[in-house]
Amino acid sequence: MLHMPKYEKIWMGVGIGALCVFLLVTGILSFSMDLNPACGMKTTNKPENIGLAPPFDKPGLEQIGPNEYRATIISYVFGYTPNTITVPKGAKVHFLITSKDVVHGFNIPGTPTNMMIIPGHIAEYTQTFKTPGEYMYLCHEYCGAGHQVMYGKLVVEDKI
Ligand SMILES: [Cu+2]
Repeated sequence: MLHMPKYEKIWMGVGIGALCVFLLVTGILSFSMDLNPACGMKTTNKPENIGLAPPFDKPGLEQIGPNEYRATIISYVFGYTPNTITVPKGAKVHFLITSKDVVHGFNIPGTPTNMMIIPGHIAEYTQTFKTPGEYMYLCHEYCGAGHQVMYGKLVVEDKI
């Protein structure tokens, strides 16, 4: 049996006790105050059924105006559908993203596009891509063992 000095035992008890109090208070407050994601976020059906109903039954890119697109994206452990999107230079892209399992992220480094993807909710953001090139979109909310391989590619072509 490992010998542990008395004060070390006391401080371990204090640390574990503080952690329990913190989790208890956070949990009770979250449930009693019915805390939810940011208000105004649209909701979806059950996350596991999202592929069955519009708009997530047809994920992908859809042109909705002159050089204006809607990118409907489903995130899951560990990837995105679609995982490659190609648009012309100057395209205005409306992202519409949900998750079918756990909380994910959607971040395009070097741009303001940065969303938390919550199952049962739809994250929306609009971004205009003026500079041609290859952009990466990646998950920046830790979602499990394959989190580091969760990414896709957005190609902005140098043509209109
Ligand atoms: Cu993820």
